Amino acid sequence: MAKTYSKNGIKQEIVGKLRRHFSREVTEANAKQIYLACAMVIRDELVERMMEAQAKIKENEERQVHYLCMEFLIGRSLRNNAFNLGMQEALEGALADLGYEVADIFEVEDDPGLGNGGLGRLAACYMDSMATLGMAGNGYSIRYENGIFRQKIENGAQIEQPDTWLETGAAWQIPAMDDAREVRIGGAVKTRWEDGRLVVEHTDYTPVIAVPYDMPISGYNTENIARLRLWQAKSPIALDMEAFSRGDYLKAVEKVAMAESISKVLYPEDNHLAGQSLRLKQQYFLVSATIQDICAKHKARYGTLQNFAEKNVLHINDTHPALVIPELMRILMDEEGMSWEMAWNNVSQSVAYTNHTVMPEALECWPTDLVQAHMPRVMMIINEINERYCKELWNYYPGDFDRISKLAIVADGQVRMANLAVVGSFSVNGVSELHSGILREKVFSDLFRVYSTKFCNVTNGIALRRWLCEANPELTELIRSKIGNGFITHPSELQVLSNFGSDPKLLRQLKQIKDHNKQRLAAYIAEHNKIEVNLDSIFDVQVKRLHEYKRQMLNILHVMAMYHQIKKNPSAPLVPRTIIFGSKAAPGYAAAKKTIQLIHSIANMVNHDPDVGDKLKVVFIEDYRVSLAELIMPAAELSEQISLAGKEASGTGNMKFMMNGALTIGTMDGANIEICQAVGPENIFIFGMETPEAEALAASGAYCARDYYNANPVLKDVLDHIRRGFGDHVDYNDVVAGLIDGGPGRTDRFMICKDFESYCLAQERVAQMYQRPENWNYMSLINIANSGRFAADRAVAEYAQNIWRVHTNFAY
Ligand code: 26Q
Repeated sequence: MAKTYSKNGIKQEIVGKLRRHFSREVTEANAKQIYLACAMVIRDELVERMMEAQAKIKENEERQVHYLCMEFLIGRSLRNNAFNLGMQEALEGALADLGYEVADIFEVEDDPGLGNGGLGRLAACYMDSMATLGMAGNGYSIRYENGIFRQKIENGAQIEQPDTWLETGAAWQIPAMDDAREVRIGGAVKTRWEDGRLVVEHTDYTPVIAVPYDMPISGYNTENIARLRLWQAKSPIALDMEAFSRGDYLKAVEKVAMAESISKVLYPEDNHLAGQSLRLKQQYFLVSATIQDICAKHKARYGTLQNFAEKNVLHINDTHPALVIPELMRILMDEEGMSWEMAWNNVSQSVAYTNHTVMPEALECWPTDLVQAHMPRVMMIINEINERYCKELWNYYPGDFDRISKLAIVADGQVRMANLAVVGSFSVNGVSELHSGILREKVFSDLFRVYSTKFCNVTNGIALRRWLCEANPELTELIRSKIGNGFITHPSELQVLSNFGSDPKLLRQLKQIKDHNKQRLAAYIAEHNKIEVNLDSIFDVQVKRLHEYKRQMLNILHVMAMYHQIKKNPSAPLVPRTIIFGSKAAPGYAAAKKTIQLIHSIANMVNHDPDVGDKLKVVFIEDYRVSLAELIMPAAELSEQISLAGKEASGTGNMKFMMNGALTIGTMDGANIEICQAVGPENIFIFGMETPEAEALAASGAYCARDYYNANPVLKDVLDHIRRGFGDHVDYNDVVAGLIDGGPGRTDRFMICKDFESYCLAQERVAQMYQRPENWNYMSLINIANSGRFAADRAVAEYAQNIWRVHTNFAY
């Protein structure tokens, strides 16, 4: 049984850690040392519980879930763990006694930026739920030395800086050197038959050692702990001594550097495929180390791998870890001597695949040459999978060569990872109802005819405790006072809040809490942006990765429209707004970077114009990340979810805003549709084309953005102004040209001009509603009350029940 901690107990432990690890008395220690001491105290408890949890898994012979993902955007750990373990108050008290403000100590921790955005954050939210639901959950990823870059803005442009999160992040990780695995990259493969068995010899490869670092992931109010295993690449040799002896010192270290480069840096591309060979090596590195590890543990427990699928699920988060399919085949056949059929049964019964994007540029295809060069045995196996599968397809589509070559895994010199993932798994799911439908009907329509029973949907969810309880303690307290504690582990109980819709006091309290949270954010903005925002203005927020399909441009065009309206008639009444952006652009994505620049040019003009006063402010929050999201979500009043319909697989920011009482302005895209269903169309601001219309218009090739420019004087003024520029020596002709110059079907890929008018009208409805606070607050309440279904606990319980077939303690 775990200890319960008192304030004094924790204080003593902190003092002890400071002395033993830093040889400092409390009075001499700095904030970082205090933070590290706190982390160590909590980690001790976590590690003990994790060991117990792992022992229990072994003992019970439960089916285990292994969640493979190239990204885990876990966010800070100290507060999260203290909260989950019920130690937050005691820790707060202990720190206060020692003369520290707990919030200041939390701020010392760097955000572990092991991810880009939605996909990585989802993985982190799911780990939290797996732990909370009492599951044997294991996450696997890479211990990137440099996480997502830190963003600085200089003269309105994004500058990337390295992210060295390990200084404070390492405190949560336990190296497990004895579980290190060797991953073999490159080399040559020879095969021969011996006693009726294929013998595979892999020579001249580069060995890379994968060293695991384990992060205990706590669940809420439970002894159970999930484990996130992060692999670090190490060279097996310290130096190439042969080169060293020759006096070729550079060569001597090169080999080492090459091996270790694998876990050096996270690729900062989101929803885009940068076909670089280091990325492919990273993917194989993750997959090979992970599956070797799982197989070794399994074999030690059961003495065989024949029952592998019965005891293990390998969940692949998008196609990035899809090489686990051929890699497990390799182990089962080459190392275990299993037949193809038996190996294939085990593989295809253990792998489950979630797709996270329909953007064609993000669908992974790797040149066969590259796969051949870096993982020659895996390429052989992929070819064999492909041949057998194409034969099978022949039964469904006899004589239809065209279709079969479209469906093939290997074709045109490429390995199509999505096809490999669908063929090699027992379950394929999308991340919202709409997205799963698009997978069935569009992206995988031919595959769906062959494998229809594999396809299903699990709509995404978010960690309610991080995004509501920890990020918004005042709101949590208010909810607790009305409906009790149950919602914290039974999110659907939030529904009970809707009974209070006609309680004016509660609605006022909601508004007060929102105002407090707005003040906190305003203070941050005052300090970091040197902008004084109007606390009576609508906090209108779009925070997410920068991508054309997410249409930050549409938002900024509307800002310009409001600006022009003010300039035309400065004394006309206007509902004041603060437009807040936060967003990183992939470093090589020129259009995205230009959008950041444009936001800054416009902000600069608007924020300094005396005609505007406090009616309108534009704020760009630098280096948007999980810890800032925790500050921003509770303060937001309007959540911008304005992607072109059919492009955003789900979105999860939309859920975080909703749970914190923001109203959504959005298109019928991704999970917005389900949010709309949950709250009712009267409690959300929906605009724009729906997916079928958008798709038909795009497919017709007749879409002409310029027609909308010609027809809508507001849009025309805005674009003309942008073309003229802002007197800051930045030329935006390319931006406007990309929208309207170039003829039908050639510009404005995401049909911003088409949706502009309807967006402006929806924004008008927002402004009207904001002037009726009692209505607005009621809508806000309804959003909170219906956000339970977007909790990760619900999503993970669905995965467990419908896909993984493992038990959880979740009660619907
Ligand atoms: C692939 C190959 C090479 C380099 C990079 C990548 C790569 C990396 C990250 C491709 C895609 C991603 C990230 C995708 C992503 O975050 N998708 C989002 O997933 C969320 C969780 O399901 C959804 O809510 C979002 O709608 C979706 O955009």
